[in-house]
Amino acid sequence: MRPSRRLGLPIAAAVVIAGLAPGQARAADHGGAAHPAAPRLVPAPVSVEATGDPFTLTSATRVVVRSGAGARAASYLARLLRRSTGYALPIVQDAGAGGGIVLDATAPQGLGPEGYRLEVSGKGVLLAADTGEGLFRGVQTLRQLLPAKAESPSRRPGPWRITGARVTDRPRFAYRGAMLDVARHFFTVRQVKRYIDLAAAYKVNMFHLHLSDDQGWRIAIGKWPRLTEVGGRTAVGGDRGGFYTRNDYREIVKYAQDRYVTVIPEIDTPGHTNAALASYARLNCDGRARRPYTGTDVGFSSLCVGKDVTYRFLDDVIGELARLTPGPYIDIGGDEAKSTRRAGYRAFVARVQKIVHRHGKRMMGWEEIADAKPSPDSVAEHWNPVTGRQDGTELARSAARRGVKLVMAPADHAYLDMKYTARTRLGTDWAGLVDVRRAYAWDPARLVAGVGEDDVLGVEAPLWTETARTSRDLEYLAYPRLPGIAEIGWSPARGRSWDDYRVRLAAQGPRWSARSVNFYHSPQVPWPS
Ligand code: IFG
Repeated sequence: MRPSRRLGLPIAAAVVIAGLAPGQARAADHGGAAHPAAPRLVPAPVSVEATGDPFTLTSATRVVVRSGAGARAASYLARLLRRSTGYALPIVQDAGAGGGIVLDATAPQGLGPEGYRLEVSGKGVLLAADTGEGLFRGVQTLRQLLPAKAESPSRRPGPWRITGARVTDRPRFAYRGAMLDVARHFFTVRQVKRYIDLAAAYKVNMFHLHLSDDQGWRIAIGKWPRLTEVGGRTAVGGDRGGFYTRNDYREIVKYAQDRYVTVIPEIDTPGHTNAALASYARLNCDGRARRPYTGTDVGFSSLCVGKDVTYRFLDDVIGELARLTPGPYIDIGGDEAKSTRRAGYRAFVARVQKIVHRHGKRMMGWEEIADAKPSPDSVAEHWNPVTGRQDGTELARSAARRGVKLVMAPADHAYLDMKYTARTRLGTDWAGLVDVRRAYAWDPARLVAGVGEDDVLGVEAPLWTETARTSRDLEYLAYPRLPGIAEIGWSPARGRSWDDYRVRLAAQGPRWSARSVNFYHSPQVPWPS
């Protein structure tokens, strides 16, 4: 990676280090002077310079928080490093203190809510941002300047050298999401937390939880207990079901908040609703409860959009979720409503949008909602592959025309349940094979004609779980592809290249191994031996 990236930010010129320590490998020379190789970071920052002046943690190192805003980032960093270094790493709130690792949110950086500046030198570490969120994003970069063993959940021997560097950074897009389908197969709170924590290391800031579908309803709703008693009982293939109580859901939200990740709950409607239709006969137009479904077909179910009880039901469901969800969005799904007539679908989305607004939230949905005149404060998620299928590109374009912002999640690049190769045991291939390079080689502002940078809110990596049953399955499908999509959402578009990225991605391998992440050792990536 080039030692310094510029994106028109006022940064110091690349620092030239003369007289490297004997034996230290010389990176490619530029004009006679040597640069230590720039640290290999994912996602790539706006600018990074190696200074060749590392900072070594010792048992005396403190984490200094210059303002209350830094508390969450400091405790996240301290907890991570205490485990692997065995050092106490006390956190001190001290406006004037210096030395050690300083997190400072008192001096305006002008880098927006998630931007930060990071300076590592022999004197110590200074991480500055305008907000606690910016400090947390900077901590994710700082951790990658430490050796992979810093990620270990158990104590490892030192030394603990933080690579000397100067970083200035801010995200390209505001929305960098990971979606997890807990309806096809159920995943416990503990499993969901791990999935969030791994993603937060790559500056993912949105967690879209797909809570209901034909095969399962996964969130308890007080007034509608059969949704989980009946609808939560099973899963694809007849596997064990499960569901979250309100407290479980609160625990997931809190865990995400501690990582500045916003939870977006999805109740998929009016299609993908067999679990609800099996739970309550009156939600069906014919008044007959459906049987639980454990297959993997889509498009066969629909709420009865002509009945008032449907909207009382959704008012209770959306109301309960809105009260439990601090984030601005409720996702109402809207995809593949093949068993709902078009006029009925449009009227349904209009009524449900009003319910979402009444509970103080903004509506999010799959791009099909664009057909139902969503309000401009809604968000539509583009997913249909751009294989010339007019509806996919047309829906995204019509959303953009209405001023509805788009989250780009093209199935043929960003769906993590697509097989890597024909030999991949897990996953499916209805949108084609998506290897690590294909997951990285796309740009959300150039993918769909008529959808440009200003129409795009960000990107998302959905993981559907028809074929994934365990955390190891989730990790195999998500790593190494999810960090590439996180980079597409965070890093500058200019200069982004597969040849540069694959080398930086390779450096993540030992970090995942230190955390026992079951990642796919793709032959496309030069993993260190
Ligand atoms: N499409 C369906 C998902 C899931 C997926 C699997 C969307 C929006 C295929 N809808 O993607 O429920 O089955 O790849």
